[in-house]
Amino acid sequence: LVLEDELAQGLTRNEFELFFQPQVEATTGQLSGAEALLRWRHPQRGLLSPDAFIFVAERHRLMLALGEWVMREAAATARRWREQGITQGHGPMRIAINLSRMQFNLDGFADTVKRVLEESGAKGQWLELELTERMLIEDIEHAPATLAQLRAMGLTVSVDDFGTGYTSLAHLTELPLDKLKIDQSFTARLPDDVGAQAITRAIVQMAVGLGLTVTAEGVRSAAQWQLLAAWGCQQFQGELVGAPMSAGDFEAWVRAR
Ligand code: G
Ligand code: G
Ligand code: MN
Ligand code: NA
Repeated sequence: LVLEDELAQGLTRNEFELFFQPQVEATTGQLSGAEALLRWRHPQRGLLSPDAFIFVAERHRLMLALGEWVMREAAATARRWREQGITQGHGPMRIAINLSRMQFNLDGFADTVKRVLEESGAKGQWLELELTERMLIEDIEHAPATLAQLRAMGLTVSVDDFGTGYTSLAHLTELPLDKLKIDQSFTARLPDDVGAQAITRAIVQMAVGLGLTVTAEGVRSAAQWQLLAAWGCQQFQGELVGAPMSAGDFEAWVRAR
């Protein structure tokens, strides 16, 4: 079987799963959400990371079905956690999902989100959407209206891997966004690398100036945390906080805190 057929079969056989990585507030250490990271429990090859199959899914438009599955699963999980009392600082857990280019750039994406929310009995406030700079730029004519629709439904909109793409600063001020996620390649070079310091610090200052929340990804050491917090970074995600975990492990992790 070629990979595209295996993917389609994997979807019908329910072999996909979401892992969750916690995010916390810099000042209080309180949980501020979780990022959903897709995994494939392949019957022969074991647990696969998206890097091993997303590109094939994108090529064959399977990504639309897979992406919708991710959204449904995240919505259902947020709803279940709310019922089980698995919460974040100020209420229900917000789950961030990664979108693929194909999903966001398709006409009617906001309608799809609306339908998934209705069918799942979930609120927009329980979901966050992570987009890359590239996705925003490729669809810059429609992106502002689509983002506005999504935010009107209560969803949080984030730019993932920020600093690695080509968003012009002018675009940043025109797009209705909530959050920037500093790419882990910058965090990884902290605290010592002077270039990474300059870039990261500038991103945090700009984001704060624009009224956006900044999340640093890939935080692995206390030294990285302290430096980023001193610059005004509000949220942290990374191995220092917690690795990506299965839903069951994430629930146990939250309860043990
Ligand atoms: O945990 P990590 O190996 O999960 O993720 C690898 C890459 O796959 C990252 O760039 C991440 O953003 C992406 N990714 C993780 N989950 C999803 C998903 O559900 N959909 C899409 N499109 N990308 C994802
Ligand atoms: O592209 P995106 O930012 O969505 O990718 C998230 C990826 O980063 C996932 O593969 C996740 O497993 C990985 N990740 C999360 N925290 C850390 C970390 O502290 N260090 C490293 N190296 N990777 C991390
Ligand atoms: Mn992400
Ligand atoms: Na990222």
